[in-house]
Amino acid sequence: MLPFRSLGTLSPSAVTKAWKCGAALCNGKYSTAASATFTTKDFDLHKLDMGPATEVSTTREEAIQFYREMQTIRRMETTAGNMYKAKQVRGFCHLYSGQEACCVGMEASMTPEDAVITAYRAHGWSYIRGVSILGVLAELTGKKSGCSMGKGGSMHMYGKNFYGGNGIVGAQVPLGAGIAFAMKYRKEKNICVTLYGDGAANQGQLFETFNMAKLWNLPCVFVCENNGYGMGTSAERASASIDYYTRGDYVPGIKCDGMDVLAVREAMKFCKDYVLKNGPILLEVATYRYSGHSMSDPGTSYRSREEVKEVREKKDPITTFKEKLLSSNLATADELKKIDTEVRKEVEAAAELAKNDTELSGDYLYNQIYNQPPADYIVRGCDPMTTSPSK
Ligand SMILES: Cc1ncc(C[n+]2csc(CCOP(=O)(O)OP(=O)(O)O)c2C)c(N)n1
Ligand SMILES: [Mg+2]
Repeated sequence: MLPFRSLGTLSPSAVTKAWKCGAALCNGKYSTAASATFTTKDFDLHKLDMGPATEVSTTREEAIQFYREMQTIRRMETTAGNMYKAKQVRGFCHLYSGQEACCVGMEASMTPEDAVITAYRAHGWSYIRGVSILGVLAELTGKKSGCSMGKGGSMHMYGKNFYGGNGIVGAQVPLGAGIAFAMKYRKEKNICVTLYGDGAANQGQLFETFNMAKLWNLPCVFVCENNGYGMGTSAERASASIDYYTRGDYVPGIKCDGMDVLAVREAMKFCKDYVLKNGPILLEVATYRYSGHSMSDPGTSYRSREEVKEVREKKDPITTFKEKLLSSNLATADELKKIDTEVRKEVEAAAELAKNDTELSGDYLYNQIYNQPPADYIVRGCDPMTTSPSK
């Protein structure tokens, strides 16, 4: 198995095609609808006369794909957490459970040529950008099949047009504007989705970046994944204004329900169109993380168990979407159960491989430091006595 998966069964153009041929998708075996329309919560707008549509449609095929992707990420994260507790994963491990609708919804309105850069909560994004489940789990176990060959771990996963996985809070934001700058310079009609958390939202470098991005009208969507907490500090305790979508001042902004995959898809569709014509926009996705900040944080000292329970019960992105699929007849309970079983087996198989895979040989750890090192380049180890030629 390769660390990269084929990009799902549906490319965005296939989704468009599927949408157009509507009824043909309806599998006669199940009494399901070919498409359905839902109403999202209102979007909050900053410096915009018009926002994304609140009437959102989806096809059966697209909806099932979203369900499968969100379930895969949830299962993968639960497995990663268990592997950490069993000491099969060492180092850092930041789980994305609860936030699945964010990456799945945004990716649906992007093409593989658009770029993404995020912070360290990167497993879900790695997967949705094309890294296989094994590519993620073997990276966590430090094995060869990991997407960074086990050299990166939880915070340093990369893929095609996916610039990681960055551990320094906020540092990826100027880099994202740089990627957008390159796209504009090369006259490519693509965008860079630059993500950060509520905990990074008050940093000076963000405001410097907003200034340059607006000055040069870069095709950058700045996304604040607001999960309510930066480590153990709530957004309210850390921020004089928690209206993150307004914090770009002269950069327009939108706030959307980050627990609703269709609302996120619609918001990103609007943002992509907007930035290609007008320059940067800020999108705040209101979401929640179920786990603690990382595996060393039980996540219960700064918020109550009741709070987490209430979000799980009332707002869970997968459960609420499942209810939509069933009530609109887009899928049957049996079909979704079958997907759950398939996903469980797929993740279990990848976890087994990730545990038993080989590690990189010691001398290989000295490679890939520079892109094209000189032939006689000697790499120093942890102490000045240990060296190895770079291959
Ligand atoms: C520059 C810097 N300062 C502090 C830290 C320690 N740190 C790691 S994560 C974090 C909180 C970030 O919270 P947020 O941006 O909301 O992301 P979330 O964990 O909620 O996804 C902090 C302070 C760091 N990694 N880098
Ligand atoms: Mg946060």
